[in-house]
Amino acid sequence: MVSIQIVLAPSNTVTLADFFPSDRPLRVAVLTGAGISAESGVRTFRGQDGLWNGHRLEEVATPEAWIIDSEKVWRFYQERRRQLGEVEPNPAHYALAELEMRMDDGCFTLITQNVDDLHERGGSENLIHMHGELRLVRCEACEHKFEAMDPKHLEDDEFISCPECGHAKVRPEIVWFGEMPFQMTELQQAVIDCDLFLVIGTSGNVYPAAGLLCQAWESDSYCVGINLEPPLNVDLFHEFHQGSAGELLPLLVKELTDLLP
Ligand code: BV8
Repeated sequence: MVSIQIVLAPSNTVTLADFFPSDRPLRVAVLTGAGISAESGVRTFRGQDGLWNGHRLEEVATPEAWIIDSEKVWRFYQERRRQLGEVEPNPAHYALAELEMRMDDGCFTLITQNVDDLHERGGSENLIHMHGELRLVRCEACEHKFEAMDPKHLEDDEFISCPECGHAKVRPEIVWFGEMPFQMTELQQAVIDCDLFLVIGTSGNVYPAAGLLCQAWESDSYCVGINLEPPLNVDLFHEFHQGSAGELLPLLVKELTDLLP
């Protein structure tokens, strides 16, 4: 049994098993943040060596920053794109792929705030990148979207022109602050419909992502969190496990799959 610390629950007697439906398959939704990729060597945003430490949000992750200093913004994403080639999925990514395989079709949705491709490389399939994908760029003139991971794209920090319309400077396919996250309707429905909502490796700082836990809780989902430290919205979990995702998530997935029919 994972060292479960019941933080706060409608009644501290509830357990995961109480939320398993008797008349239909279990529905699970998962939200991940930078913490799930930390053990793969991808820097988080707010840790001591966090990505934001070297930068101000406003200078690299807003539409205004792209207008004011697009070279600085482009360099920030090019550096992270190059890093994708140096990192691998960790046991936490593989555990979520294992859980997805055990679930009935249509009963598992993985929502990630992360823009890396480690969930895909770990085997996850039904995945929503609500804040975009580092591998992709988008033309602001014709909306053409394509991968920018060839050596010719990464060998320097020159802007990339659109191969479709010739527009001089494509942008990262990233949701910046002040922009609407992707697939909000779909991901919110998955959170409202789920019986179990897992939240892994996020500080709960950024909305609307951080608000999904409240939506799950209000929809009577059983909410379980794993994080190195209590996130800002820790009080909304029925169970909160403090520790590393790479160690605790495989244990939690094993406990959960043992309960599956
Ligand atoms: C929106 C892509 C409205 C970029 C990201 C003023 C104007 C406009 C909006 C706002 C505003 N003021 C506030 C807002 C809302 C704003 C917001 O929430 N701001 C915050 C800073 C207060 N949100 C937005 O702007 C969003 N859009 O509101 O649009 C709108 C409405 C209608 C029409 C149009 C628009 C958009 C937000 C998305 C921003 N883009 N990412 C990029 O990646 O470069 S956010 C980015 O930061 C991530 O995607 C992620 O969401 C967030 C980082 O959070 P975490 O993933 O939690 O990472 P963090 O480092 O914080 O924490 C990691 C955790 O892991 C830690 O707790 C650590 O303890 C733990 N950990 C570490 N190691 C491990 C571990 N845990 C387990 N195991 C380990 N090994």
